[in-house]
Amino acid sequence: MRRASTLAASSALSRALLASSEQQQYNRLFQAASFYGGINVGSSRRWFSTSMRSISQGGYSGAAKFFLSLGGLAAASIAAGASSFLVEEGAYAKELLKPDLIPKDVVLYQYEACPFCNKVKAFLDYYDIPYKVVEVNPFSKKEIKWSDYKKVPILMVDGESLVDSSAIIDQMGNRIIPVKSSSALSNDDEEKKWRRWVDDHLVHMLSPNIYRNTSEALESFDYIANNGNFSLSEKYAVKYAGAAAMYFVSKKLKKKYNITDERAALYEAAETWVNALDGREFLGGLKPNLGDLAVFGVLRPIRYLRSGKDMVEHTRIGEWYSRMESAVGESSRIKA
Ligand SMILES: N[C@@H](CCC(=O)N[C@@H](CS)C(=O)NCC(=O)O)C(=O)O
Repeated sequence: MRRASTLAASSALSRALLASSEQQQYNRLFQAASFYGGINVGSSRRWFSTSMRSISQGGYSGAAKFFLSLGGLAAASIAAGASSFLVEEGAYAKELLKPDLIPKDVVLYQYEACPFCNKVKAFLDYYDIPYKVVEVNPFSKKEIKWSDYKKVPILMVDGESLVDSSAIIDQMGNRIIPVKSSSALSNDDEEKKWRRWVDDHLVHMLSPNIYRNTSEALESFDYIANNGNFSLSEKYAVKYAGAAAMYFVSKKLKKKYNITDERAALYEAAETWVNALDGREFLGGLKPNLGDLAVFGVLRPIRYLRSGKDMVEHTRIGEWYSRMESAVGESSRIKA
């Protein structure tokens, strides 16, 4: 009985979503569903539109059945895990910046769960650069209407807009760390190599893992829906349609990036990173460098999801991760 009413409610929701300007609605929903991880898969968008259309027409086969059955599942919350970690501040001294190098007004346009945005936040937090956050609505993107660049993160620094996480960090780094120590200079190539590895490899491990089954997809979208900038109705659409869509999209991503076992691939990436540390506390030696901050930043949104917990349980990455939590310390985010 409860299942029947859940199915009806899900069906009504999907019909409502599809009622006006269908194609635009599919595209927006897909965008919202796929924003996590910067996914850009044209055929997945078509797949999503088709699935949503089949749901709206009552053709409950394949993906549609799956989508409708989601209503019966309980979404796991990560809140308890996330709020229970304690940051041991001060164990690792931070590099102090000269006050005149710290920008006066920094605003980050972001999606809370976006790994690229979290990479930028790890940098800002580590260097204690105060920043305001504007959470962008992935449907309307009205908060970044003023910008030609339609992705996040966008960092506004004293009136200048910077885009693309790695480019933002490069430009901010050049501005606030003008003279590098000789040891930092000698590790430059290694730092660059691992920062590239984060963008080219590590980020692609995330979506297949956090959406790998229904409960993990719901857990992830519960987090996204509760932390993003959504209206109440969008929240529901994002949580259930998003979780359903991303479950399937993540299967496509596995193919695209030649991943057969997503957990094994995540563990392998974590082990690869620990091997890169080669016994050092951080890639940067006694202090984190931009490589450490990049890996930490993209892993931060998944750390207390099922996949992040599994990763820490099954690999050697946990100790480094805890050192990073301690080194990065509290967020330097300020109220907008
Ligand atoms: N290379 C970019 C990728 C940024 C990116 O793909 N961001 C995603 C969010 S995680 C995005 O804005 N996607 C477009 C959208 O949501 O429409 C970076 O490192 O900043």
